[in-house]
Amino acid sequence: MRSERTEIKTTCPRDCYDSCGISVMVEGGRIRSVKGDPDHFLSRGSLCGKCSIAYNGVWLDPAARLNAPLKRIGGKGTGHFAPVSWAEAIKEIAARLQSLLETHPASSVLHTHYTGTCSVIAGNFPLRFFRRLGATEVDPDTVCNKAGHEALGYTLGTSMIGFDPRTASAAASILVWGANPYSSAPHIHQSWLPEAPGIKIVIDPIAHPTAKAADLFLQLRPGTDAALAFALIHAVEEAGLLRRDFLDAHTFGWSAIEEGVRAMTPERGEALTGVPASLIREAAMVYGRGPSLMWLGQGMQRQKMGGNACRAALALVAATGNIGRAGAGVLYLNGPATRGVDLDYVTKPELARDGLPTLSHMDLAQTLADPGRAQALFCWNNNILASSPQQAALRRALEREDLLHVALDIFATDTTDYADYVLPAASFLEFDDLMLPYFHNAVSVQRKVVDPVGEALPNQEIFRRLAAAMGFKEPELYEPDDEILRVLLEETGLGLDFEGLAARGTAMPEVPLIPFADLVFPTPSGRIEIASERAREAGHPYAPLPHADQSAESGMLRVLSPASEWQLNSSYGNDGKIRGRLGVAPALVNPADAAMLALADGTEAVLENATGTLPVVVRLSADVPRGVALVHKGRWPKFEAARANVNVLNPGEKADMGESSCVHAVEARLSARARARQTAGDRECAI
Ligand SMILES: Nc1nc2c(c(=O)[nH]1)N[C@H]1C(S)=C(S)[C@@H](COP(=O)(O)OP(=O)(O)OC[C@H]3O[C@@H](n4cnc5c(=O)[nH]c(N)nc54)[C@H](O)[C@@H]3O)O[C@H]1N2
Ligand SMILES: Nc1nc2c(c(=O)[nH]1)N[C@H]1C(S)=C(S)[C@@H](COP(=O)(O)OP(=O)(O)OC[C@H]3O[C@@H](n4cnc5c(=O)[nH]c(N)nc54)[C@H](O)[C@@H]3O)O[C@H]1N2
Ligand code: SF4
Ligand SMILES: [Mo]
Repeated sequence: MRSERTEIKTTCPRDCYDSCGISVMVEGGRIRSVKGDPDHFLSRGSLCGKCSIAYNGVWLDPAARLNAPLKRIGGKGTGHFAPVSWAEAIKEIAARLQSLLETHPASSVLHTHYTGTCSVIAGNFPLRFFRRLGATEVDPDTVCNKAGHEALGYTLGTSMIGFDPRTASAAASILVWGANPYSSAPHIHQSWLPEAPGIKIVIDPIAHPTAKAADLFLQLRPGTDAALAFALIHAVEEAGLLRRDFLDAHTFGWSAIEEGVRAMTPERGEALTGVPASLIREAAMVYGRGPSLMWLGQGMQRQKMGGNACRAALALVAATGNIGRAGAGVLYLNGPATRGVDLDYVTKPELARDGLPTLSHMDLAQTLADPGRAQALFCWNNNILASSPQQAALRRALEREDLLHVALDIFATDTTDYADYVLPAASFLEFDDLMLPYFHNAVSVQRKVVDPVGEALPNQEIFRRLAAAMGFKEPELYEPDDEILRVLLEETGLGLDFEGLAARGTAMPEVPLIPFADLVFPTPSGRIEIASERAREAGHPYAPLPHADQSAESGMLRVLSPASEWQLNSSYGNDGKIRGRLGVAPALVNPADAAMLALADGTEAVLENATGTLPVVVRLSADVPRGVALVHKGRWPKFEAARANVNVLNPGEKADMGESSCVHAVEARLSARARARQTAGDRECAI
């Protein structure tokens, strides 16, 4: 007898702009295939390459998954564990927590979390436990996009309300600034951008495929965005496109940058940024005429003056009045509130009794090394030994025998190898949840397709059990998933219950949103604040500066480490096929730089700075500008010969705002490895 085949709609919960609809084929209680949902407006039947491989590869391989709670029996980092029951693991962890709380403040319990899964409950409910406990949250955004959040907050009053992508049909131009949709938003690259009728402009140091497909590509030197923004505004004014009426009525502080704009001729802009003055003028005309959309990616704010760069880019929006109507606007992220959802309902900040202590990822390694500040660490949804800065120092800190370390993951990562207790998490295919994408204003279903592998449990259930073992009484700590889903769906106002949404996969309000249509902004003045008293009070310049980073110190290359096409942060780094695609860690450099350094394609080399050393294979690419080495993020250190990835070079310096990462400002020297085998050749490498 043939067992019945069923097709179930669900959603990819990775931290990806696309949030693809998925169609899972199930037969006899087993998953046969995980594919794109043909009915989904963006995935249209196909997932990206990495998810097609990994969701049908390592994610379906029970042998690769963590499937029982584990307790450490070997030295930290050796990965030697013995299985224990859930009851035992939870009881022992609670007992150790309670005993350390007798002598230490609750804030000495740290927890890190981020993009492992972005579904609403699994990604947020555990915060209820940590808030009740009084633990220190390692602020996830500090390793990703906090500088941008702060800059948009000062200028627009929020970073979480962007244009509705459906309004692209009304845009005369779309400016993609510091994003690489080809890798980080593949379906947006494939369909949303090409199908939009407007002129495409890309501003990026790397000639990635989205840049190459654009009508205008401004290839600037890294960290020079603010100077470019000022030059663009200068050219807008020169072309008679400056919207004085808009500036007078809806903005605050134009006069604070007026002089800087006047001084930043496109010629001066060219000298500082490397972008030809003629191209600056052309882009200014196109963007200035509008209506224009500006997509602010996360790349530009991962520079030392990244917050300043975002404020300067927003001054261009203000100077051209490109906001508040169909086809005009800015998008950094669309937060849950654009779907009517109040995330505080899920995370319950009010459970905290003594404030909400936080820490920057930039300070994580030092803090963990200090028993006075860190007694315990919980890592969930986060592979810090691959993703956070100061990798070598972090590894040493995790060796601390006296640090209670609990890690939740679905795989045995570099980070879980150091834990005292490893708790197996259920994957997105194994429990119901919701996704609220951060590009499109959709509400999408996450559906339980099969039972969890082994004894794995969803994050939220693990923290319910821990709360009970700690003797916590607050009912919010035990609220069941179906009740949370009911409340969240009600908040969306879509009129769908969970089954209704499950049948569709994804739903959106019919009418696209036009944010700030009344041209009132949630800033203190109600206007776009080009200059900001709040920024000044926080120790920042009153208004954005026409800043441009100097080129890297002589002999050093600027190491950019953005998203890889084959990984999602560190996820999929353990899939055999993906590892095949990734090959031996490459550093892509411009052929002229390689020639100067006497390095050929295929040379085994090292990138080196005061923080660390990373073995790489040199690959030549004309898509990478001079002075830059492109080394993608996310490889698993434990599969690398030197047990390190690009974050071994990252000193964890803070950007100008938000105690945030400036990972694209790392510099390192590239040289041939001693006794290197040179497999010379002039092959060009694609991005
Ligand atoms: N050099 C460099 N470093 C970077 C960046 C960069 O640009 N350059 N980018 C930074 C950015 S933007 C980010 S957001 C961070 C992201 O850093 P991470 O949060 O570490 O990213 P991921 O690899 O997506 O996910 C972490 C872990 O979550 C696990 N996971 C998946 N599903 C679940 C689940 O349901 N439950 C649990 N408990 N775990 C699960 C995965 O197996 C993975 O090990 O990295 C940062 N690091
Ligand atoms: N395939 C894949 N997709 C992903 C991820 C992944 O790891 N893999 N990560 C996800 C996550 S967590 C995030 S936060 C997003 C991030 O996705 P994006 O917003 O695309 O950000 P990045 O990947 O950091 O880099 C984007 C671009 O910024 C450019 N850049 C670097 N420095 C500068 C600069 O000084 N100025 C300008 N203008 N550009 C600069 C880089 O060259 C790169 O092309 O992607 C998500 N999507
Ligand atoms: S990672 Fe992004 S592109 Fe790939 S399937 Fe998931 S949502 Fe789609
Ligand atoms: Mo991120």
